[in-house]
Amino acid sequence: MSQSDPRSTAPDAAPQSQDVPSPEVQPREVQGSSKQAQLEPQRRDSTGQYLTTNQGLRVSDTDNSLKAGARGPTLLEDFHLREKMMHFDHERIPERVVHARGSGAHGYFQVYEPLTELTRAKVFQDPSVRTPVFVRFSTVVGFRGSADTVRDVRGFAVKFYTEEGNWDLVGNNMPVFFIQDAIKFPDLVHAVKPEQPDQMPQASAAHDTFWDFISLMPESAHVIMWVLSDRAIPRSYRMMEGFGVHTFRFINEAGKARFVKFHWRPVLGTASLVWDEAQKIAGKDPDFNRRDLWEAIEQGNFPEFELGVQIVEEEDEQRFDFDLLDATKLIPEELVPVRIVGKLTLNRNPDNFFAETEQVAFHPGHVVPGIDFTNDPLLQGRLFSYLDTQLIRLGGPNFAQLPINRPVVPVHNNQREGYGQQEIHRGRASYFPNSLGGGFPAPAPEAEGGYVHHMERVEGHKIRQRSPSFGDHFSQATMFWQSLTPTEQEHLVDAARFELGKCKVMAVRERMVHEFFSRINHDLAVRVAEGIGVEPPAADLSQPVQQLAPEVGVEARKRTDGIRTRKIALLAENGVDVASLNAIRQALQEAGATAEVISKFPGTLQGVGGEVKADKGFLTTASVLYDAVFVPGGAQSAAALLRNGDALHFVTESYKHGKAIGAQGEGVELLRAAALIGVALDAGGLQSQAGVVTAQGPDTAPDALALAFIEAVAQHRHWNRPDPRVPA
Ligand code: HDD
Repeated sequence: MSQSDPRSTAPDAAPQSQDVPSPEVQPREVQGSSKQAQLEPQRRDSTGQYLTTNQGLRVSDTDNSLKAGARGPTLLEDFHLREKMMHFDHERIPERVVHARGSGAHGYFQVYEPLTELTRAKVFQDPSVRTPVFVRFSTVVGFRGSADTVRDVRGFAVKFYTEEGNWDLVGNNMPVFFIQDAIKFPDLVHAVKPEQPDQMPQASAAHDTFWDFISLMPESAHVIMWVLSDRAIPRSYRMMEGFGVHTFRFINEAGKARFVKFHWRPVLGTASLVWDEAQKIAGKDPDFNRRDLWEAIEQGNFPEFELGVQIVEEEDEQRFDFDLLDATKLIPEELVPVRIVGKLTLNRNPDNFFAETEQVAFHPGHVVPGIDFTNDPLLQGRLFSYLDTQLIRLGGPNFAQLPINRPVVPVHNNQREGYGQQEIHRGRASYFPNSLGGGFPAPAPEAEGGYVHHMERVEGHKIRQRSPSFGDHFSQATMFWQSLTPTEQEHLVDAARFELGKCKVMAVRERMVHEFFSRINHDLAVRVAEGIGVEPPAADLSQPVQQLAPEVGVEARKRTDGIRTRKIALLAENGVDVASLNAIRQALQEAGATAEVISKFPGTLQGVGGEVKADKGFLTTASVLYDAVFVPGGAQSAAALLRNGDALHFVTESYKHGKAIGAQGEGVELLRAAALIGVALDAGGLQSQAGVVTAQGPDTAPDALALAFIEAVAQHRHWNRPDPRVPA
């Protein structure tokens, strides 16, 4: 079938299994997706090929320019030199004005059951169809080369290549936004980006202009709570939620409209870093989240997210004490439960970052029949911005023809020419109506998939005004605070102290405490004030709320029923007890985790009972890059670790960051030396206290130790450590 034959675009047949990639599937193989088939002819592999110019001429020498004599001047006629330089000189394109730093992956989406009663969108009709997708995760503020683990919102943009054209769900990992009207977006971004005079700080909101702006923008109160929470430092893109943020519309075949909010739920549950760790990772491995996503896919641990929808009937539009069109509000799940409707699986890394991840162009205005907008003024403004921005970024109006952006269905219209035009349009008529082209391409009736906008009735005066229904800025910020666990609240207070502590202008700090936090919660305002040298507020300006939403915390959505894809460090030196090391490694791997042996230097260790390969040396890695640490037995190994400050630091820092720590036999000595204050490290059998699991005596079965350690790792972090005075 040819590309222009609509039948060739039918998505792929039923999957083998929804949950587990079938073992015979190689990580780089994608099961016949129509998008992959479309991309295939664009892929270039130069293996075994001769070097050529862009004209296809074979090049005999690419190391020496053409000169008049070996020491003479270079000649203008060296076309190979000029072409090579010309291309290199123009390799860079402008980065995205926001969300510049990102990572992408291919995959597919499958609906669990037909959603016919809700929407006519074909992507939601047939559970046997895999709709190809490309997803890009991102931070917002930092430049293209900035660190992954900064405190920031994360972008979660999904392009569905559906059989009705592309649908883009361009969301974030937080369900609410900073502003209510798109006209404030340039102000917000100017305030948060590095400051004008000195371009500092990089990829951080912790500076005067941002908090000056926020302190004067009460509508940002709710999202600021999210940004200061652990939601802003996800452990992995695979362990964060995503949200469409706006209220959209679903329209079914009968034309009935309903409001809908979109949610992505990671199958692994949510998990976050701690702030000290996030900052250290930014130096140790600035590509931490990118690497994690890449490696997971390469290893066949395909990231999965379930799609959920919250549906509100049109007649219930006014049912809430907030406005559904206000993007600074979420619908608490107690009021409208999330219905899980399908799953996204990411199963292929891009072949070329620039061609795919950099050139992909998302746009909330890319919709398909069955999905429509609402009058949310933030969404309405976005509908202009995303097309406009691609003109400068991708250099002209033909960016939809780039391979990654092309729909899997044919494109026919009368748009012509422009920079980088790839199509060779045939025929004389490039206008409509026409008779010379037989009247084609012809508008499609609705029954043939022609998009018809929902016929919402609208009336009003032209007016620059915010609806009074958008006026309550603090209730949901208070709800957020009241819904967190005490540990999460503590993290939030610390984050506020950090961010505002970096502000030099005292008036900004004071305004944040007295005008902002004190309207959210008095205790919060007092605690923040204490940490930033501001007089605590006397008056309590906050209004407690009844409605809670426990789902807002990271802890509420974490999964503790396994340790799949977690990364565990095993510290060992020569003389390690190989049986002890292998037993724990095998148990961890069987539970789906990755275990790496870390030593002073990488290479072969001579253990008791055999040899062991050390995967990494302390120089090239650090505790912050692992989810947990284990020290196997072996007297000589333990003694060597004890003499190594890096090893001591490793376990101490893991303790400080709440991670599970395990040790066996002589390995416990390292924990003892690291002075894990308050944890009793008695000699004897199996002990597990506050995520520290030890077995010193000979009588502990390896299985029992491994089980107890895995159970501790599964909890993610242990906030109940008796005394946090551990230096690290
Ligand atoms: Fe935006 C990029 C998400 C409000 C203007 N936005 C961008 C990306 C994401 C979001 C995930 C990166 C897409 C990618 O990976 O290429 N933006 C959001 C969300 C918002 C939001 C969830 C609020 C609900 N954005 C927003 C507003 C405006 C923009 C109000 C302007 C009026 N956003 C842009 C942009 C970007 C962008 C300037 C930069 C690069 C791009 O679009 O393609 O047009």
